[in-house]
Amino acid sequence: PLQAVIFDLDGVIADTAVVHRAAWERLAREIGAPFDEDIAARMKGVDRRGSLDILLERAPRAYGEQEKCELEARKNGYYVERIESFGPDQLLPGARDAVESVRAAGLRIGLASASRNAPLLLERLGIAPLFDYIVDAARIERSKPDPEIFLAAAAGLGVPPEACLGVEDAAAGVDSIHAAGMVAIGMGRREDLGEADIVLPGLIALRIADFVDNKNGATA
Ligand code: G16
Ligand code: MG
Repeated sequence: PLQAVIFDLDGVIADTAVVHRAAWERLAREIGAPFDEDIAARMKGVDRRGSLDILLERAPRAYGEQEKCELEARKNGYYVERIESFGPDQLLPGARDAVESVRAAGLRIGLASASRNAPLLLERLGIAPLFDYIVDAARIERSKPDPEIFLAAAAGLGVPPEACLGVEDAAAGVDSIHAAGMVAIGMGRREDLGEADIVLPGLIALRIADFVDNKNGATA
C-alpha cells in the first residue's frame, strides 16, 4: 500500500529549472564553453559538480579542482541572486494543492532535491512546513540517476521504498526513482522523461486519489 509521496523540487514544485539553466548558460558564455539543448537536458536534475562536469566536457581548456570550486560558486551566485526574490508566486500551478492533497490522503511527504538551495527555496515559497522529511543534499554522495537520494528520503520518512511514489521532471530523476524501487510519475513532456510510469503535464493534473485504493488504504 502507498504510504508516501516523494517530490523533486526544481521543475516540479517551483519554476527553477529555467533559473539553473540560465545560470549555467551565463557561466558557459563567460568561459567560452558551448551550451545547447542536449547539454541543458543532460544537466537537468543532476547535482552541482555533475552539472559542471557536463559543461566542462567541451570547454576550451581543462580546469583544476580549485578552479572548479570557483566556477560552481560563481554559478550558484547567479542562481541565488534570482531565487532570493522568489515568493509563493513562483510555485508551479497546482503545486501547493497537490502537496496538501497528499497530506489529506493520509500519506507522508518527502523532498528529494539535489539542490543545496532547497531549504532557502522552500522557505521563500512558503511551503517548508508541509514536508515531513527533507533530504540534506550536502549529505548525498551520488547524484541522480543513482537511487541514493530517493532511498534517503524513504528512510527519513520511515517508509519502505516500494510504498513510495516519486515525482520528477528530469530523466535522471526518473531513473533514480526506479533504481530505488519506486513508481515514477513524470512532470512535463514524455520525450524528456525517459521511462516514467505515468506522465502528467504538471502537478495541477495530479489526482492522488487515482493512486490510493480506498478499500485497503493506499496502493502504488
Ligand atoms: C536541482 C536541479 C539541478 C541542480 C541541482 C543542484 O535538482 O534540478 O539542475 O544542478 O539541483 O542544485 P544546487 O546547485 O542549488 O545545489 P532537483 O533534484 O531539485 O531537480
Ligand atoms: Mg527537477
